[in-house]
Amino acid sequence: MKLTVSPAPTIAARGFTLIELAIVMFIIALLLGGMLLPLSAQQDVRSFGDTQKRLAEARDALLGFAMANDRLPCPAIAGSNGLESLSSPGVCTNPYDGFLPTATLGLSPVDAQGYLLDAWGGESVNRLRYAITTANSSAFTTQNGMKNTGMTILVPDLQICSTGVGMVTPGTATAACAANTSLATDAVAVIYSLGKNAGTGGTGNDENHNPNPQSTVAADRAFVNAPQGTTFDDQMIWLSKSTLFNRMVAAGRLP
Ligand SMILES: [Ca+2]
Ligand SMILES: [Ca+2]
Repeated sequence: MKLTVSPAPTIAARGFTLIELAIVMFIIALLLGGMLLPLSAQQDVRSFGDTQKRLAEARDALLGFAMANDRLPCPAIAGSNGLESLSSPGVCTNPYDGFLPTATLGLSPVDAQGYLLDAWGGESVNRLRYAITTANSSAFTTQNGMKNTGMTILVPDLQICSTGVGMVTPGTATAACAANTSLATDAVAVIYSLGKNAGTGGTGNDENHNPNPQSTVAADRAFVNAPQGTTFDDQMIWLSKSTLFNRMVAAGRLP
């Protein structure tokens, strides 16, 4: 029997260079890091982002409603099945402590009672909340109220503060932010979620100024949008006077 011998490789086998190894290690570290981020944390990131998206969609719907109806809707209340709640034409029963009137706006998806939820859960505490200014004798919620009052006279008065610490006369009609903590002093409407802790939170010095079910402060025109953290997880956006007027003028509904 004749044995055949393979020829020796002509190119010498070489190892990895340090740089190549470093790149591989870096990629592995990235992959591991992604996998090790706890599933619950990934879910939280998703819920936060989805809620932000729903808030933005709600604000768009409010602008559309304003252009079609020459007014903004009143908040819904528990038991109104997602419909706005008025005590007389243009006058809201719960301007500062109601829910987004999802049925009035025709938004979806909604829960069984007709309310749009945030992405943090399916309970009634997860309903998106909505507040509207009552300034200028409820001109913003009265049909043609904005047109009849005039843009230079309209002064929406919802206050958005960066902290609840030192807030002026909380729980009253003149509630306002402490000095140098105003994010907005002339918001027309505020839309917000009570965040992940909706069922159990709302008692901290910042969250208790938003009308949580657990709130120790009566509903008023001042809201807090503090940095996200362990004691504050509400998610909030607001509709500014400038944005509203800009769209209304572009649509030919103002002045
Ligand atoms: Ca909260
Ligand atoms: Ca408040």
